[in-house]
Amino acid sequence: MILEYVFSMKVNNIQDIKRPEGTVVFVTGVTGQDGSHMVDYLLSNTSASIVGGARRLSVENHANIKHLQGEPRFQLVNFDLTDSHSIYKIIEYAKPDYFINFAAQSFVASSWDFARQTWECNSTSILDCLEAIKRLKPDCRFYNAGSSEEFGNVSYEPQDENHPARPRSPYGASKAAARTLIKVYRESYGIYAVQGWLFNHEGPRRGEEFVTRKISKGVANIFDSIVNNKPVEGIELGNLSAVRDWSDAEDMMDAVWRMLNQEKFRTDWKQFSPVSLYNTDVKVLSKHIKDYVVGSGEKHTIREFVEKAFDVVGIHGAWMDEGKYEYFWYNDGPRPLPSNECQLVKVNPKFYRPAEVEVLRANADKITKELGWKPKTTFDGLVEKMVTSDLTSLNPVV
Ligand code: F7E
Repeated sequence: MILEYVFSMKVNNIQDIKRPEGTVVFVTGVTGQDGSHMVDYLLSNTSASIVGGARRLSVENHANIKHLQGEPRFQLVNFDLTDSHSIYKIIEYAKPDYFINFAAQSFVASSWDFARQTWECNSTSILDCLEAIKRLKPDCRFYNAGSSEEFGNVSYEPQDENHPARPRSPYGASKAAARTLIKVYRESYGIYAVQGWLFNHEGPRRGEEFVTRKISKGVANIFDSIVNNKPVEGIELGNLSAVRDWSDAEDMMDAVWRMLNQEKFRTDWKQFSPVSLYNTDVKVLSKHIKDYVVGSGEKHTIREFVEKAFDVVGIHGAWMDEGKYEYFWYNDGPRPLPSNECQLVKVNPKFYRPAEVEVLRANADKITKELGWKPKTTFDGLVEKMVTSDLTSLNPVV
């Protein structure tokens, strides 16, 4: 009871929001990985007030924002991106200067099962946001989370801003549509609307169904079982050969903020003067703002992620067999294991997708050169951070 009281945050209805003084940023999907990191970034790097939107659930899901309890610059509000009234009302009541959208149906694998819902949430809702901004607050800057999934069946590597949209999933198609809408509204109405093609980005706040978190949590559980003499339960995965460009989600938030404030960061901005943050002619501005690819530029297979994650806890193994029979066999670690517990990872074909994006690797040269963005965390650092965090959750320091 006491814990529930401590962790339960006050949630406002939209009509109860009082617009704070100064700059206001509205962030959707605020209980998710990206939304919660965006709030942390804004609190540390700006003086803005933040209104965070999250869908009302009968069982609260506030784990990623519990540290914001009592934060005077943060208000939590019930908000549903698929309800256009919510979008109009939040703009009317909070009058945000920035609208950062991280709410989405973001799990690619589910997009085949819930194709229409994916489309409505990821594409139709973006149209609603753009229309609401156009009508009610045309100087509100809008960011939508775009995705490298849009590149899909890639035609070259690494992928840059000129890569064509070749999506392989309803999710990828929905993000391609949203990105096109953003460009259309920017060019038609002079709205400062941008999106980033964000490649995969991960961390301890990642949902447990995504492959990196599934692995980090599984490895932490296996290590805990080995050292505490409990039976070891292996991890079941799908396509181990898929190649991804993984970054730290925290690094990505800096890229988003730079994209939303290009006149402050663009090294070539002077040629567009007199446009400035305080003298904003949105029609002029929108001609010059750009969408960017964001990623580390490194590629790794799912196998490599698995190996590195076990490495973090001092467990070593070897890959055996191939395809749907492939498995990762325990060689050494904290204690010898009985052979029926040695398959630490095995393939389960049920996790294969109807169509796969085989290789993604970002060419983020443009955002580095023009906006000065660079990732701080390495691949090894990211895996270590995730496994360590999952281990700490199993054995919290009291
Ligand atoms: O899969 C393979 C799977 O679900 C990565 C989202 O943030 O990034 C994310 O989408 C790869 C795929 O992420 C399992 O087949 C193997 O090739 O972690 P994921 P994603 O689909 O790349 C993009 C940029 C977004 O925009 C999305 O919103 O891992 N894989 N075995 C598996 N994937 C999962 N989930 N589970 C497995 O057991």
